[in-house]
Amino acid sequence: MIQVFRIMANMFKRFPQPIYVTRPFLPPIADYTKGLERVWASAHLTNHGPVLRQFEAALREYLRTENVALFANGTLALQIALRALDIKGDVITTPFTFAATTHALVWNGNRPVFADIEPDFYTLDPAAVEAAITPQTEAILAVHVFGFPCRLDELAAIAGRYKLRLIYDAAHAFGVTVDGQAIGAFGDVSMFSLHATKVFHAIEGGLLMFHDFRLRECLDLLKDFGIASETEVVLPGLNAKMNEFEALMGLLQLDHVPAIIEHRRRFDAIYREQLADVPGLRIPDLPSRNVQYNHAYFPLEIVAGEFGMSRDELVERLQEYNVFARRYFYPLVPDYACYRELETKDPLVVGRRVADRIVCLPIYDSLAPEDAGTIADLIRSFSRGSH
Ligand code: T4K
Repeated sequence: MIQVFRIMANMFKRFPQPIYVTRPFLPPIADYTKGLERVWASAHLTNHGPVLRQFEAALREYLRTENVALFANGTLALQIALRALDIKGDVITTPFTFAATTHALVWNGNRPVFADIEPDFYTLDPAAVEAAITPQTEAILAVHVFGFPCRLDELAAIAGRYKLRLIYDAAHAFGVTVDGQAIGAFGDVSMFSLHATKVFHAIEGGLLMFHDFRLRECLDLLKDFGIASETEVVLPGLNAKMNEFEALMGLLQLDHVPAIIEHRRRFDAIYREQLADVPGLRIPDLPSRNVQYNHAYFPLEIVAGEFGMSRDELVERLQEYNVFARRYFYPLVPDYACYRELETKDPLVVGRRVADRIVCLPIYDSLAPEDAGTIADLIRSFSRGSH
């Protein structure tokens, strides 16, 4: 067997086209063109136009709630959520995320307080959250990283006990359900990113799903300059509106979401099966059976000593074959130059270990199954077991 893989390693050819970590789903172009004709006819390009209203209605039905609001992108949606909830103090959050989670806090004037993650699904560790609470803490901002649901019950219990707001960055989690409920139904507010790199996208976009219907008015004002009427501006709002071209892209994708997720599930299964016995790889389990997962990413950890090369070497070797796996999320946010000065009491032991080992393999609906298989074989051929 070892011999077979050594021979194979020499046989692999560089992919003729780059294989990126993701590619956006695109609906049939004829459908988009038809939609564009409608936009042309109305000449209503942005500012709560008819396509956006139709998209919002479709999302309300899909998510089974009246309480949804669309934005220009996920980052602005998150900033606006924090502002609408009037959160002014410290916010406990995860270090293992994309820059935008922390940036949204800082733009809102909140102090981010980093707490460690748990090792199985990389979401905030409830015990670390509880240990980080002080009288200044006002909220928890947790991330369903890679679409893996946070420890919902435990975080809700902590938020309830200490009277904290609970906000979820669900940027990666559109399409995920827990006990049949959309993941956005948990916490005070959840933010989904509808960026082109996401399972479901609107080119750029953000979506808030919220618990208290009274937030709507404030959210609508905050994304539209705080304009209440032609002559009244009631608060210093932003411009965070989604336009008609983006809404059209989102609208045309919604019906495709189950098929997109199903394709991704197949690639997840290929990687999982073909990499299962490779030494030095740690692949997170699939979430438990009450969770319908969206396969947003395929993360795995490289244990260098056992695998035979470091995560960074693996990323470089794959690039030689035109495969662009990504180190989501390395470095940890508190290690960014702009946040190094922030005081972090938690040593973030798990977060640092995971950030040093993590890599996300290409996964998207139009990936060819044989390419996923070849990527898995390539990784196996690099491992110590094959030399
Ligand atoms: N919270 C979390 C936890 C997030 O992950 C994000 C965004 C946010 C908040 C903020 O939401 P938004 O404001 O973005 O709605 C990408 C995305 O730009 C970013 O949205 C995403 N998270 C993050 C995890 O990934 P990069 O810097 O890795 O993107 P980029 O341009 O390198 O794209 C990755 C690959 O995707 C490319 O190698 C090729 C492919 N790609 C990308 C684009 C944009 C395409 O094939 N077509 C495309 O149009 O950040």
